[in-house]
Amino acid sequence: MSTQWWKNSVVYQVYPRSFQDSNNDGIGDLPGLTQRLPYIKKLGADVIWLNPIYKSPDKDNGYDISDYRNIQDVYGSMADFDHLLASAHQQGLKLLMDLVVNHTSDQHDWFQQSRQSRDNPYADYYIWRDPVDGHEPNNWGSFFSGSAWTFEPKRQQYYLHLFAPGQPDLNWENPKVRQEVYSLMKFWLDKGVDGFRMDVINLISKPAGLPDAPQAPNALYGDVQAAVADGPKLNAYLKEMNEQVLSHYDIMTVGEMPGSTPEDAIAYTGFDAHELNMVFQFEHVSLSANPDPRLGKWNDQPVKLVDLKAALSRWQKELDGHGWNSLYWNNHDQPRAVSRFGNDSPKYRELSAKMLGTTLHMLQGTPYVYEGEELGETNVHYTRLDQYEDLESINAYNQLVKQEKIVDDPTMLSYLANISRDNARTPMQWDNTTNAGFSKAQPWFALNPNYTSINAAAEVDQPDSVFSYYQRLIALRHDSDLIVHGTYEELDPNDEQVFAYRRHYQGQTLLVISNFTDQTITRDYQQDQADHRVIGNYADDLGTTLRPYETKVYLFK
Ligand code: TEU
Ligand code: CA
Repeated sequence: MSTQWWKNSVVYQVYPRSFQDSNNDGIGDLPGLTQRLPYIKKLGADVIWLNPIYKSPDKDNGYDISDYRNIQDVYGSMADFDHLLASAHQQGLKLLMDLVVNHTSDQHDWFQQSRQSRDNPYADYYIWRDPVDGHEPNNWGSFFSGSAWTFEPKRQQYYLHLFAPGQPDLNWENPKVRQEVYSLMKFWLDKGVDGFRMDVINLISKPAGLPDAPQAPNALYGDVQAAVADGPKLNAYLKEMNEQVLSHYDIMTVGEMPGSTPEDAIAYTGFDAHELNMVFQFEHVSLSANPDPRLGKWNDQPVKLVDLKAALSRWQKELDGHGWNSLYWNNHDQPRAVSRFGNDSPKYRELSAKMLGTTLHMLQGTPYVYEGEELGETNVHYTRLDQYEDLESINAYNQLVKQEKIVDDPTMLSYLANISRDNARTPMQWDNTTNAGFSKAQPWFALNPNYTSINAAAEVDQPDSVFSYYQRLIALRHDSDLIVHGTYEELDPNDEQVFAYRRHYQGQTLLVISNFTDQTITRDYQQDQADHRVIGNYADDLGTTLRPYETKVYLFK
């Protein structure tokens, strides 16, 4: 029986191409990551989640895999991977791989053969459909703009791709496909990998008959997430995966589940479900969705604190005792939290970064720290389309501005600057030397110019830095059953300035108070009766006074 070590763990997410270049080709790589393991260890993280490093044409930065059992050349060799894994284990760090099996690359051998004809051994490894009245089989739109269907003349059929045309969806109805996936999972687990983050795993079971999706008025396509998320056979597939693979290893699994509800998540992560350990839910990072559904996530309006509190509290309360939460503000698909939920001005950036870190890390669940978050890194505040490299952003601009003409250039550029995934993909800011110490060559993607002032060298071993504050947050969790296992009590859900909650465990209580504004205000939660202040982002404590972006945690014994 495996210990539930993942409940006490903190995960550090590494986007390998942007973390550390070791051979001066401008691209991060595995030897570079190996060199930086002591930094991750020093932060206090227990686990590394590594974004995809498999062979790929890189149309979606590695989320289009052409060979699951070999390393992408630019990242290094399999020997480099083996050395990374051994070094991580030697330093007490576990390593999660990114399992992308909703789809492969169109360059994968399986697809290259599948597309040739309707009767080859791989013909049914993907989702092929005949044209309907000479058109696509249904109204599904891709997450990356355009239709979710592309026509293959050799078969006179369309194939489904929820993402780019270079990312054909696997047919999970086909038992051969499922066995291929289980086999490649065992390949990595038998090497000693400590688990998987599973890419859009709640999209793998498509609804019978592939019916049309809900379509907003005047929208070009139907909402594919509404049609596909949490499909009819998902639990059966996850139970089979657990029974045939996961349950044979002492590992950790986290499923990326865009669109899932707490009820769905309990079915996937329930302690007796024997499926996954936890999920990445999207409710709190989807609050900035545009009122015009045709614009999806693209918006530049601030998130209302009351809505943010409601989303996080719902997941805390509904999974408590039934399942397990992941806790995140950032990842490679989200803008930088201090810009989105805090205040990235020079005056308030560090205070609000510490406040956001406290608010998240004192919740119940496994916290994830995305590279640079521990430094208080910010969005880039892009101003031109040619500054972007992410296909999701560029495709969205072209469809919404150029094709549909439903938003103008300046507005869309404002939306992109606020929400684009590229904000999170700039090279890691190690120091203030050329290229931030990331590479001696021109980096594959432009650095955030503020690396000269926001970088690890300026923060590590500096007691007042965001990095040192994150070290303390992580150390607190490692030493506290109350933080790990305590129940959650929301306070004042309608308070538009303060996020406050309590955690209770075996007669002790933690009180967490965070001021999300640049105002000095007062709030009385009987903190004067506390045993002591556990952590705070101001040197002193003024009791019921909350200064701009002040956060503080009290222990009641
Ligand atoms: O992301 C899936 C996904 O949900 C994102 O595309 C998200 O919907 C969008 O960015 C809005 O936040 C996973 C990977 O994390 C992402 O990097 C890949 O591009 C995508 O799947 C396809 O594999
Ligand atoms: Ca390199």
